[in-house]
Amino acid sequence: MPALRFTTAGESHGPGEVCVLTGVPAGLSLPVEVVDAELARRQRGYGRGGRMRVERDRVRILSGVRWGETIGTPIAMLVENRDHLNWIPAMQVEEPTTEERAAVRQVTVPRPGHADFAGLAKYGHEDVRNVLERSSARETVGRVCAGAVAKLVLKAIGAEVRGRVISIGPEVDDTPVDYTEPHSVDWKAVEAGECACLDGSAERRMRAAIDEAKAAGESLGGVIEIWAWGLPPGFGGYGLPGERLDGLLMGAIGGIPALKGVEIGTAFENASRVGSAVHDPLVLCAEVGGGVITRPSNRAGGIEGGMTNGMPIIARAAMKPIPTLTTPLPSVDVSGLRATSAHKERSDVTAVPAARVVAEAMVACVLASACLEQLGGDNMQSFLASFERYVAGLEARGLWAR
Ligand code: EPS
Repeated sequence: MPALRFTTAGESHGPGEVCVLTGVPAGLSLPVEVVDAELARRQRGYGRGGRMRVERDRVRILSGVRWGETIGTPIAMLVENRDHLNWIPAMQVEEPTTEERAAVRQVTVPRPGHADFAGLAKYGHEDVRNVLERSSARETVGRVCAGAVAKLVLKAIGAEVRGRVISIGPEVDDTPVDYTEPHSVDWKAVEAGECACLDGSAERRMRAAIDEAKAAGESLGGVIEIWAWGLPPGFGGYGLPGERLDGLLMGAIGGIPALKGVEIGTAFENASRVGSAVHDPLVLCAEVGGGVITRPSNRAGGIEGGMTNGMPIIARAAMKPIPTLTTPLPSVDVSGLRATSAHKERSDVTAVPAARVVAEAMVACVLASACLEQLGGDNMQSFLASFERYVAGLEARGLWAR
C-alpha cells in the first residue's frame, strides 16, 4: 500500500468536493493559501466554459492540521460548489416534493465518449445525471488538494513538479527544450499564458483553434508534459511489480478523466530506434566535487528499472476531446430506445491547460509517496534527516549531486 493515499468524493453540482489524504508526516507547514493557489491554477485556461465563472474554488481544511502544521492524522479537505445553489432541487441531498421532482428533467440520452452509457449499465440508473455528476472532471478538485500537500512534502527536500501544454487540437508548441535541465523551460512563461505553453505564437494558434471548435460546437483534446526534478536516484523499486514508479506514474496519470495515453520519456519514439540511440550514457562530470556521474541525455525520462535515476522525470499524456458536444453525435434515448442526438450539457471546449495541473497533482502524490516509503515519514524532522543521510551517501560515492 502506498505511504500517501487519498480518496475523493463529491458530485459536480452537489454541495462540494471532498478529499481525505492520509500518510502526511506531522510537522509539515500547510498554509491553506498554497492549496487555494493550486485550485486557482486548475480553474484557469483558455477554452473553459461558463462554470468557471461561477466557481471560486477555496479549500476548507477540516482535520489533520493544527496551527498551520500537519499533526500526522488524516487531512480532510472540502471545496464547496458555488453552483450547487443553482441546482436545487435537481442535486439536493434531501428528498424533493412531488412537484419539485416533476420539474426536474431526467437525462436519458448518453453522450458518446462519456461515462454515461456504461454508468447506466453498471448501477441500473435510468437518469444519466446519476452518472455524469460524479464522472465530471469537477472531481479533479479533490486530486489537486491532495497534490498541493504532496508538493509541499516534495518541496521540503528540494523537489518540484511542473506541467506544460505541448498541443491543443492540431496546434503544437515545438519550442526545443533540454530534457536534462528543468530550467531550460521558462516555467514563468508557461504560467503567464492562457494555454500553459511556452511559445506565444503557438498560444495564438491554440486559441484560434479553440475559438473555431467552439463555433462549430466541437471540443478539443491535446498533449501535456509533466516534469519532476530534484529527486535522487534509487526511489521506487524493481523488486516487486507494485513498486515500479513508471507503472505507478502511468496509472496515476491515466486515471485522470479523459487522459488516454501516457509515456515516460520519449517512449514511443524510442520504440523505433536502436538501443544505442535510446539509452542515456553515464558520463563522469569532473567539475563537481571529486567527480559525479551524470547523463548528457534523458530519453528514459528519469526512470530506469522502475526507479528514479536522478534525472528529471518526464511524463507526457494525451487527453481526448471532451465528450460533451454542442453539435452532438448520434445516440439512443434509453427510455424507450429511440434514435436521437446525444444530451447537450454546458461544458468546456477544452480543459487541456487544467489537465496539466491535475496531472502535476497526481505525479506529486506518487512521488511524495515514494519518498515517504524510502525515507520513513511519521514526522518531517526524521523524514528530512533521513533524506540528508541518503543524499550524503550518494554524494560520497559520486552517484548524484544536488
Ligand atoms: C464538465 C462540465 C463542465 C465543466 C466541468 C466538467 O461543468 P458544468 O457541467 O457545470 O458546466 O466545467 O468541470 C468542472 C466543473 C471543473 O471544476 O473542472 C463535465 O461534463 O465533465
